[in-house]
Amino acid sequence: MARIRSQQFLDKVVSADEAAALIKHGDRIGFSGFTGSGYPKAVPSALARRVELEQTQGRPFQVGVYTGASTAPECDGVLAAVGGMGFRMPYQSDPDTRQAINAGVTGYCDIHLSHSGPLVRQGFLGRLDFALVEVTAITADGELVPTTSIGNNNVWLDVADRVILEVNEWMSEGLEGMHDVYYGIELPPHNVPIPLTHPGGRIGQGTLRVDPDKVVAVVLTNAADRNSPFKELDAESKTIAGHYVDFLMNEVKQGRLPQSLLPLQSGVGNIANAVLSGLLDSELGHLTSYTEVIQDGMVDLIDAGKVDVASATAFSLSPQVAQRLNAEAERYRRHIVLRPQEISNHPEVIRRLGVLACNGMIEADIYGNINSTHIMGSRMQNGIGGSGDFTRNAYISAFVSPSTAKGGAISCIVPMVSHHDHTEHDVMVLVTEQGVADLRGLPPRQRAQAVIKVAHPDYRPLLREYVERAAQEANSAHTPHALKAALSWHIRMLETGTMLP
Ligand code: 0RQ
Repeated sequence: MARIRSQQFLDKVVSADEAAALIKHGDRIGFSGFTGSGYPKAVPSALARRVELEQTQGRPFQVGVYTGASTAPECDGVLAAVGGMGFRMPYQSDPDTRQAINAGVTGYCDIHLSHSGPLVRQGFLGRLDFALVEVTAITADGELVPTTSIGNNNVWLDVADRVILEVNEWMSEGLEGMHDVYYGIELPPHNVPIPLTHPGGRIGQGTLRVDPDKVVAVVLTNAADRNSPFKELDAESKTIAGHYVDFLMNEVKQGRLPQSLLPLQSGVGNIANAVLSGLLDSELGHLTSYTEVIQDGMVDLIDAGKVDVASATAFSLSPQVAQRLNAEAERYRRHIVLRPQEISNHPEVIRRLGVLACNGMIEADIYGNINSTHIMGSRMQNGIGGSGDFTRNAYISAFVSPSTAKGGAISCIVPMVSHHDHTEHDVMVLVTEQGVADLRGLPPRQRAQAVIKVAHPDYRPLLREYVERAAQEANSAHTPHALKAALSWHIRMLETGTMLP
């Protein structure tokens, strides 16, 4: 109870079940949570029990779930498992949620993370019935100390009709002072420039605001974030990371980047984490980061004195590194700023700072179009997340991936992507274990030649064959495609289990 320093909020403490009982079928709820951190730990499970009970009594019960990004099994997972999620946005990576989305049980609106809060603020998605937000503490004057993520919490708290708070005692009180919550965003035509000119800049306040009259329940918890461990870095990830770091070093050598680079953005997943580890072994220093997720690799770079300051909206750490952060939050606070995602992912700021974006992909095509989201053109994997926010506005936009998947049965470089997330106009660099394709300034036919060089050797002759056929069938065309063959690799995969003939 010591975390709740205001009597007004102490009076509202209830159990998770009592809080969940306030929610009705059809309600739209803005959850806290971003890449497995700072999501509510108790009320979602209580809500899932309620959903099951209502459903066994023959009454439908589904809610709309709005978050920052992915959450965890105890949040997304429990609700999806009982079919309790009618609507979901903007990003997820949970197996049960993925299944519910692909089965059509959950309507999924896969939008850019930077658009998600503003769309709700603008009223395009209707009213928000509840904000369900985890916090570290409630101050004596009723402000909220954020946790290991901020995400869209500021928006949900501002916009929602009613607010349920979870105060999680597992969160280190040392987090207080790490956050920078900017309250200067207005709707057009009243918007003004965001006055952020450095990744470590502070332009807001340390706490989240909430109207105490809207708070209908406060629940106490003590539970760790999801914090799933990263895979051991394999040789392939290290090779990909090495190629990307070499590319950056060459940019420095050519005088196109300063010695301390420009702010780094790195996407989710193991390869992105490997890239950060690759930087650890490089001679680069005084680096900065303007990204959305701080992974283990970034914390290691801070510890090694390689990164001066990192800005993000959330952590996504392994259990060991989460413990380190929790134990030494006061020290990390000097090097880390957590912001709302409408600032961490804001196109204006990303463009101004000149961010170096590096994200994973499902597949790329010969012209450099990218599919980040759909398996074989149809099955949702996770979502576009922040990859579009950063790719479209980066100083240099890169995608990193092994050249094949599923033991070589799938080529991640294909004639035509089966779903488009990032177009050739936004994609500057492609990196696989085979090398780097620098596509900047290249017209389509030359892009194809550069991209084929980073495809797996097993697939290169097939790609060359395709390019020749496309040139014959569409010989007076700017971007030649042989339309009948363009998706034949995917069709072959679905029919035979491999893209190889
Ligand atoms: O399948 O799960 O069955 O093993 O796709 O692939 O290799 O584990 O890659 O974890 O780095 O994720 C694009 C999904 C890559 C991620 C994506 C199969 C593969 C595996 C996952 P299994 P890996 P990663 C900021 C940036 C969008 C959001 C984003 C992502 C599974 O990077 O979600 O960038 N990006 N946000 O076997 C069929 C292919 C395949 C394939 C891989 N070509 N065809 N299956 N797989 N390539 C952060 C946020 O936004 C929060």
